[in-house]
This record gives sequence, structure tokens and C-alpha cells, in this order.
Amino acid sequence: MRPDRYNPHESEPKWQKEWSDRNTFLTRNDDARPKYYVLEMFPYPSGRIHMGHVRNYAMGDVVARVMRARGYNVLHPMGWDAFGMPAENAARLNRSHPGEWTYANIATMRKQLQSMGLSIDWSREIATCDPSYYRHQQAMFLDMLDKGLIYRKNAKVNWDPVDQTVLANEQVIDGRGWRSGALVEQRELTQWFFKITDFAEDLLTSLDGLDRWPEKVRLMQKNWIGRSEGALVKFDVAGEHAFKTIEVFTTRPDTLFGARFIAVSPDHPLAAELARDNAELQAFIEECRRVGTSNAALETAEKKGFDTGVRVRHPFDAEWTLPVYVANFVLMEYGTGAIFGCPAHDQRDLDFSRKYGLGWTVVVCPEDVDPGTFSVEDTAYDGDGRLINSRFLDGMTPAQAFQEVVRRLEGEQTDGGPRARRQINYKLRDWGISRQRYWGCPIPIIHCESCGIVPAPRETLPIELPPDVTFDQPGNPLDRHETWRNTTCPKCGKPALRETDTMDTFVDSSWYFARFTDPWTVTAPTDTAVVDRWLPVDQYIGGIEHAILHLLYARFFTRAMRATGHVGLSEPFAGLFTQGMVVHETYKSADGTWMSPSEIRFEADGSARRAFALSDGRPVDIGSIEKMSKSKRNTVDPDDIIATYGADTARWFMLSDSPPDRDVIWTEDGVQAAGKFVQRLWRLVGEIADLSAGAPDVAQFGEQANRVRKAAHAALAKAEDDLARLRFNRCVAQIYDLANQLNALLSGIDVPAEDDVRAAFREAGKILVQLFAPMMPHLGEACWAELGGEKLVAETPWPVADRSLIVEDMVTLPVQVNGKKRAELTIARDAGQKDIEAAVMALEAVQRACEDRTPKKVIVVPQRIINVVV
Ligand code: ANZ
Ligand code: ZN
Repeated sequence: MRPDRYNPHESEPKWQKEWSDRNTFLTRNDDARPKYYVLEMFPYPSGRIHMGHVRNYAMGDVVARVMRARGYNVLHPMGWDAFGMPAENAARLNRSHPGEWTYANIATMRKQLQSMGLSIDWSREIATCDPSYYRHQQAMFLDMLDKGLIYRKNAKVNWDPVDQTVLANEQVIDGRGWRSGALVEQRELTQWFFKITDFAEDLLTSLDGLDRWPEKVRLMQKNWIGRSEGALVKFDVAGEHAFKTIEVFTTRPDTLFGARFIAVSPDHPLAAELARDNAELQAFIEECRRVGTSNAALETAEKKGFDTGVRVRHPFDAEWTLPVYVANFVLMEYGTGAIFGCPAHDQRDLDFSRKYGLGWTVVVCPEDVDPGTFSVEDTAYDGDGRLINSRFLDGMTPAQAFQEVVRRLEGEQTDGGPRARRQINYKLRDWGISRQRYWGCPIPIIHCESCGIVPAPRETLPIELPPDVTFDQPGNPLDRHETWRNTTCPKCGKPALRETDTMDTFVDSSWYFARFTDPWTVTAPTDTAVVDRWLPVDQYIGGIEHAILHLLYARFFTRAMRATGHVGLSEPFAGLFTQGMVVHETYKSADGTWMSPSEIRFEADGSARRAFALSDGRPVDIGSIEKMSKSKRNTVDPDDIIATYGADTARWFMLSDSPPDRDVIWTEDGVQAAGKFVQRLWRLVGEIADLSAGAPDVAQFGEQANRVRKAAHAALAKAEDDLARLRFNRCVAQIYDLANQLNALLSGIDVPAEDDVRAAFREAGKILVQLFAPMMPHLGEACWAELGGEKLVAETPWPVADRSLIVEDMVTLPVQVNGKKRAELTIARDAGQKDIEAAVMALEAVQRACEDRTPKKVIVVPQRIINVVV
């Protein structure tokens, strides 16, 4: 007996068990069908899943289920980005081990994801904190070290003197440590770097080929890589100094005659040299360091300089000298750490020049402006035009002048080399991966006093994290772990020390997609035959917040894996989709504290909605709609939603309400409406099942039956197009529409129904179920069973849309009279010659053109044109 109401709480676990028992979503590597790899960015095991996860994984699951039905061998795995700071913080609070916290969270979140009914091959689950995963990362570190893709150098870190720890940039808030509140210092540490800059050009140009990536993401990556074409130019130092020349990097050598000063970074060797016997300069340099030299700090800081008293000669005029400043806005890490300032054509230089009274000369004049009157006051001119005030460059375009300046200076020798050289610079920096933290992948290196840096022998991998650590003291527990840290040198056998830094967790997420293809190989990170068959990921889905770092690192790491023989391709993600956020109203109580939706009761008063606290009935302010966040308390818990409505309803609402790349507003009304639709579908499918039970297969369909078939096939065809573009919300709209049409058609049929109508309804019912099953898979199975479907709907091939049924019934044809177009005629596609003639002659425009003459002939070119000859 079919119950009147569909009960998700009984149905969902039942179908989940069925899929699991039948291994429905297990993927075999030796399956001969064409492959399709769909992947959602794997979660950090923070404790519980949030609605953002529900949205992300619901989308990926629809893609996986549809592609499976369409005959692909689909890979849809899941794992855990499991190393990172929060686990250490939790360990400190709870006096436990980060691993305990992490694995407990994984267990909770796995159960939550499983309750969503995702079609995941759980046999491939990986956690990056597991030695069975990170051993391969350590092996690849050694491979890349051998290949010269990894090196060590000194680099600055943010040092928290109270917590005795290195802080990530995000952990420095207004110059202070996020936990201790102490003023953060800049310290130099020797750290490991990946040579991502070796691939800068390739990472940039290959973006063009990623035509299934959002344009926005490609642009963000392009800007991050930041390619600049320019030149290195040497300025001779006037007078006797330790430095003979100062070399600058410029993208505008054409503006050289507008130069007013030279500025070097506080970290430039020249600054240090001059500061040795200049206490004031020394103090200025130290002040600059305190502010920090990160891009963010520099953008907001006031531009400041210190006149060193040194002067340099202009490259084209030895008599013309320019002052040399140390300036806080010049980065040592970019170009040469020195610039020439051209105030008229660079805003920063103009601000600087105004502050220190250095003046400016305009050297580029816009095309349509009189050079005699053109001037620059508050705003530098950085546009195109013609050179002025520039001697032999006058009249040239900046592009021509660029070439001319470089050509002339290239030929000249100074300080043991040409005065100028063309140079391409990138903003992209090498990737520093050393973290002074416990909960990360240990860097497999041993430091020996006699032998230096010694790679850990491969047979000793994995270098496992020691479990017996505590977090009751500041700093990295690996530093104080005597038995772990002390080891013997693999080369000379003398006592040596292990590297205690661990890898940036972005390394872990830079290759997990490759590991999923064969997580069982023990001897190597990948089985190359397998990984090359699965990669690239056909559809990657995740948040826009990963548009730069994660995606760029993964693209680099894939190239590095290729260079070390672990994969055969460079681009890991052929298709990328960035989904929007889940947002929700915010609520504030009378005393100004944030309130959670579960603490509130609503009253509708006409069109106005009012809210009251459940606890004391006091009114609550309904605030703006914002991203769900714990701090604003405007979250809803997926567990609560699934417990109340079931997973299918939650999935459906997530997919239905807005385009998937936009934010979706979570509302109680919305989810209730989704819940109602679940019941409607259940009743509709039930009626169709009753009507069509036992109907024989028929070959001929009458008019009524054809209307049913048309509705179903048209919805199917449109939904296919929407699904191909991941427009889930539009696909949902097709399903609503089809349900409405079938409802209406059901109530209009003759009783008792003919066999062809019953058969048509059975077909349409199945199409309806197959359309919504990828989004509401449990309801899909239950309905499929009602319709007497064989096997499971998850195991059933995608229906073929009969497009001949969907051709529009009407056509619109141009009508000519004696070869001249006079009108258009809209008529049934299958209308005969007689009907067409009559309809054409009834048109007023045609009658006018015929001027009472009787037509000799009406020529009809079917589906194309009608010509009346008079
Ligand atoms: C003279 C000049 C004249 C410049 C002008 C610009 C406009 P991008 O496009 O970002 O590569 N620059 C060079 N090295 C720098 C450093 N280490 N720190 C801060 N600024 C630096 O910009 C290159 C321009 O940024 C260079 O071209 C240089 O200023 C400055 F009308 O040289 B230019
Ligand atoms: Zn040694």
C-alpha cells in the first residue's frame, strides 16, 4: 500500500543502504566507458558541515548522477583537507591531540554528508593528515628537490614574541598577533620555497586554454601572476661611493626625461650601506620595517622617504643629476628594489614629489591636446599620446619612445654591462611552504653539522608526526620533542637534527585530486597509467575564495608532478564552476545582541513580517541578509534541516532558488515550499502509477497521448540543455512546469483511459522521475519503484528526448507578391496547399498588393516561403 504522504525519514536511510549494499557508486578504474571526473573542493574537517557544503555537494552530486546516467564512468570522490591550525588550537583548549579532534570531526562530517545521499565512491576517501597520504607528499618533495624545483632561502616572517610563533598574514591584525595582541616583529628565517616562478609564463599563457573556467577567475589569476614588460636601467652614482650604479626596473623607459628622483627600498643594500654611519637613516629604515612591507600594509601606509644626499646622473645627460631617496613604498622583492620616479605620469610618484618638493615635468601629451597648455596638477597622466620635453624622443608615441630609449641604452656599456636591458617581470613570488607548526606534513629533511642539508632516505618515509606532544607551551612542539628531533645523519652517521617545519597545508590540497584516481597505490603517489586516464577533472566546483591561491598552486603542482614523472599533463581542472554563497537574514534582540533564527517566532501582518524572541516574547529586529556566519548567528544547521524536512528537500531548495553562481537566500518559507513540492510529486507519481499500471506497450499514440508525450519530451530536452550549463535553477523550473502540465493533463483524460494514454503517462512519469532524481535522489528511487521501474533509478540510463515530438506546431513564413515581400503568415506546420492558399489570400496586405486581380498561382516552398503571382 502506498502511503498518502511521503516520509523522508523512513525513505532516505533505506535508499542510502540500498545504494551502499549494491555498490551503486563504486567506480572502477578498469571500466571501458568514457570517463567523467566531477569533484567538489574537499572540506576542512572543522566539526560540522554547514549550508555552504550542502549547496556545493548537492551541485556536484547532480552532475555526477546525470553523467552516470548518460553512460559515463563517473569518478566522484570525497576526502578531507585535514591539516591546519584550528586542530592545534582545539588541542590547546581541550588538552588533547590535534589528530583526535580531526578524526572525530571527520567521523561526524562523513555521517552528515552520507545523510545527504551523495553519490560518492567512499572507498576512495582520503585524509591529508594520514601518513598513507602524506608519505607520498614527502616523496614528491624529494623528487622535486632533486629536479631543482625546491630551494631554501632567507625570508621574512611575522613573529609573535609572546606566543613565540610565526603568524600567517591573516593572523596579524593591525600589526598585532591575533591571539596575544603583541606587536608583531619581522624576523628572518631560512625557509623552503617551491619555484612556482619557473612556470610563471606557462601558468599565464595556459589560462587562455581554460575556456571552461569563469572569465573572472582567469582574470584574477592573470593579475596575480602580474606580467610586466619593461627594462632594467642603470644610473651612475655621482661622486665617490661604495656603489657605482643603481639599477632600476621600469615599465616606462619612455618617460625617462620626466624623471625627478630615484628611490630605493629600505631593504636595498645601498640603504643598509648608507645607514651604517647615518643614525637618522637607520631609524627611518627601522620605522619602515615595523609597518611591514606587505602589499596590503603598503597600500594603506603614508608614502614616506628619506633623502640620502647621494645623487645619480641621468642616463642621457651626465650634467643632470637626481636625488636618491630611501622610500617605504619600494619593495625589495620586486624588480631591482629601486625605481626612478616620474611624478607627472605616476600618481604615487606625484604624491611623493608634492610632499618633498621635487617638482615634475610633463613628457607625454594626449593626442588631441595642445602641448603648450597641457599640465598635470593633482592627477598624474598615465594615458597614451605623444612625447614632449624629451629631446630626441619628441613626437614619438610612448611605445616608440620605449623602443628608442632601450635601443640607445642597450648599446652603451657601464659598470661591466649594458646600461639597459629588456626585462619581463612577474608579480608572482616563489611559494614559501615552511610553517613552524606541528599539525602539517613534516618536511623530510635532516640537518647535519658536517653534511648540511640531507634528504631523509626514501625507505624511512613517511617521516611521521610523533603522537606524544603537548600544546601547553608556546611554539612548535616538534622543536622540543627530543627523541623525534634528534636523529643520525644518513650520510655520515653522526648525530643530526630533523627539520621541524611542516608544509603549508596548501601543498596537501595541491594534488589530492590526483590521489583520488588511485588512492590504494602504496609505492607511488599515483599510478601514472590510471591518473592520466582520469585527469583532468572534468568539472571542479568550489568557492570563489579559492580563485587565486588554491587553484594556482594546484596548477603549479601538477606541472611539478609532470616534471617529476607523476602525471602526464599540466592542467588539472578542465572545467571550473564557482558557486555563490548561502545567505540569510540577521536578527538582533532589543539589547543589540545577535539572535539565531531558531530563537525567533515570526508573525505576518499583511505584507509586514514581525519577529519576536521565543524566550520572552520581546520584539526582535529583522536585519540585513548576509553570508551565514557563526559571529552573526544567522546560520541554520544542515542536521536540523534534514531532521525536519529530509535531505531531498534541503538539496532541492539549494538548487532551485537562484542561479548557482549567485548567492542563495535561505528562508524558512522557501524550504517549506520545497517540502510541499516533494509531497506533490509523490501524489502525482502515485496517480500516474495507478493509471498506467499494467498498460501494454503501444506503437501508435493518439492526440491525447501525444500531448502527454510532448510535455515530457520538451521538458527533458530543455532540462538537458540547462544541466549541460549547470543551470540547476532553470532545470528545477522545467520540472515544476512538467509537474503542472501532467497534473492538468491527468484531470482532462477520458475515463476509462485508452491504452495509448496510459502508456504515454507511464513514459512521462518515468521521465519526470529521472529528471528530478539527480536532485532528490531518495524521492527519485521511491517514485521509480512506484512506477514499476526495473532496478534503481540511479542505475537507469538517461532517457532519450524524442526531439521530433518537440518541433513547434506552427511556422511563420514570409509571403511575397510578384517577388516582393508583403506579409508574414503563421500557420500550422502541416497545413496543406489549399489551406495555405486560403490563408494567404485572406491577408489584408496581400489583397492590397493584388489590387483586385486574381492570382495566377500561389507557389509554396514548404517551410520556407510563399509567393503569390498575379
Ligand atoms: C618609471 C615610471 C614612470 C614607472 C611612470 C611607472 C610610470 P608594474 O606594472 O607593477 O610592473 N616599480 C618598479 N619596481 C618597483 C618596486 N620594487 N616597488 C615599487 N614600485 C616599483 O609597475 C612597474 C613600475 O612600478 C615601474 O615603472 C616602476 O615605476 C615601479 F610614468 O618606472 B615605473
Ligand atoms: Zn652528516
